[in-house]
Amino acid sequence: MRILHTSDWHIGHRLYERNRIDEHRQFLDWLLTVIQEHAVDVLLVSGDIFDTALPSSEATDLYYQFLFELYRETEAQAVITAGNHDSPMRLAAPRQFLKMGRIHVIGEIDPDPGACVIALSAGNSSVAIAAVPYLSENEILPHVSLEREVEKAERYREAMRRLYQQCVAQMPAGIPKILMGHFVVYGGEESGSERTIQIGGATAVRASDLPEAVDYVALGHLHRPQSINGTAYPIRYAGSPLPMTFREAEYDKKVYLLDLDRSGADRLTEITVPVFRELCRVRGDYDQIIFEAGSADWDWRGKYIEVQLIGQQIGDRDKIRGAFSDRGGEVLLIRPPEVQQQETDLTVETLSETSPEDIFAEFYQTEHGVAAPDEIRSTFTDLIGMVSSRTDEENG
Ligand SMILES: [Mn+2]
Repeated sequence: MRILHTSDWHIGHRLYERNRIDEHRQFLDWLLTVIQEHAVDVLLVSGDIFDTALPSSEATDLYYQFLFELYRETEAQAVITAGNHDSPMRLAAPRQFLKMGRIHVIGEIDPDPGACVIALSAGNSSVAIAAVPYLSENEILPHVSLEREVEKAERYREAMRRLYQQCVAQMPAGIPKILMGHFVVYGGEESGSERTIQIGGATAVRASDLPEAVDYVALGHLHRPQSINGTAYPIRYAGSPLPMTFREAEYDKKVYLLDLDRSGADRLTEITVPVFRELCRVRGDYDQIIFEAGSADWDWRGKYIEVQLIGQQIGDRDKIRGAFSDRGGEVLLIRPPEVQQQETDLTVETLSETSPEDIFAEFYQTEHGVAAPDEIRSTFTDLIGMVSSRTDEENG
């Protein structure tokens, strides 16, 4: 039995307003050839299929075209779960229809967790998969007023621990077991684009919360491919196939090929995802940047570029953009000198003591390299006001 573990496709993602549908099309074409060449039996997608809950028709088309090709051109089965970016209901709406094409989609968790256990066979081997989608704390925890974040985090861990135990208890004996999930495991390395900084959010577990007798844990959510230590079996994040930020372009993107024999995981192979469009970061003072843009040592064709200015001189932004575009590159972002790569240091503890407005201001600054304009700040404040008055109505 051969399994291909992927996650966080984020179809429909835009990088500084640039449409990336061509990159996603190339990724899915490539993925199909990998599935064919390696004779993959089961494709796993551990959440965040789409970048937004309401994906464009272009993004939706691309996804269903891929599923149709998977059905028509391969023998593979697929298990797809919703991530925090997906609408669980929309994603799972055509599930009965897709099941006819060997494609299993789980959007929400059933009151009976056994419903997300899927047993699949290929040839004479079988596997049991707990297809657990992203679960917000509101989905699995009863509301407790004025609860401290630390307590909520503990209850979330406990609920997830119980959920996976129930799944494993309902799996047929004597076949390999795989758990899917979309959450943070303590010890995993975030890359900043996962949108885990939720106001009042505490959805993370420890490796030791996962059950003992399983063979592989196929996770989504963190965008850097990585393995988590602490258990006898592999726990892996496949990561996003496309870099979601310039920083993420500095390491290879992966998918994992897992061979299972009757006794469990036999071999795990990394496959590096090709780079479909190069993202480059250029750093220097204004004169250096202009020099590099024009230098014959660099080929900027087809590349997206982030410029980090250093030194005193702010220079002419249009000139910077023009210098790169003359050589076929496109500058998406110019970071001014005064905000050099500030890394945010927000933890659950500091978050609960910080106002939503301040968190937003910091997020905006990090994301755009400039302070949020007054208009955007006040819109955010209005939204927070609307949300909290609605929550008060519901609770009252
Ligand atoms: Mn994601």
